[in-house]
Amino acid sequence: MTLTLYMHPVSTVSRPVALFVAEKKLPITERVVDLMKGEHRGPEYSAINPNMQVPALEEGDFRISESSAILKYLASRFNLPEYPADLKERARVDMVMDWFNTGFYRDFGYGLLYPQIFPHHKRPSDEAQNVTVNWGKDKAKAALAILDKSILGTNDYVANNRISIADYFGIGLVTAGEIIGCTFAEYPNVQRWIANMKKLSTWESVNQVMYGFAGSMKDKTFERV
Ligand SMILES: N[C@@H](CCC(=O)N[C@@H](CS)C(=O)NCC(=O)O)C(=O)O
Repeated sequence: MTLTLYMHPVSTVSRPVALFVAEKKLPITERVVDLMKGEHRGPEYSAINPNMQVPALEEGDFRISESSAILKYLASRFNLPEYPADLKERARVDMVMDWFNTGFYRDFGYGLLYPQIFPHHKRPSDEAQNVTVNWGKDKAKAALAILDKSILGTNDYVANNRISIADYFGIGLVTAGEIIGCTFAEYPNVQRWIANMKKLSTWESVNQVMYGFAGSMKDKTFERV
């Protein structure tokens, strides 16, 4: 059965799935959905994912969205150790993925990052924009301190001290900050983890388009961490 990943190479939550697929050499066809042209809102794609967002995965008449669920499905489908079978180890992976998805991403992505780079996320007044971005920045800093000191500490990976889909997921979210020039200088363990994850052999090829987009923003001024 053919597996198709609908994605966009700049999308924060498509990149973790694309990286996992590339790194594990999974037999999956990638299909870019042109977000810039609004293809995700067209009838063909909205039939695949009614949320009109990427990524989505299709295998015959089985279709799922949500990057976190897709990573879990793929790791289970191909029986990969990045989603451990041991219940407690798996629970730690789930915990960190939920933490990234429902906590960190909300403040860092939707608070700090997106209102500054995407016109449709920009708030309608300067005051609302400043409040949103500064709130996001404060909360993101608190989350990064937790990632740095508690989740990572001296460990190399975010769960079970072994690479897992939680690392793939989290690294996509955290490195989206590079678009606005985040260096994470106050978070040495986060910096070490990022550098480590960037050693994955497919990192450059998977993230090339995102870094091109980041390059197009490099002369702008942003609130960053
Ligand atoms: N919770 C979803 C979020 C998906 C999402 O926000 N995708 C963005 C790209 S990063 C998208 O497709 N945006 C298009 C739009 O909202 O118009 C997931 O993790 O898959």
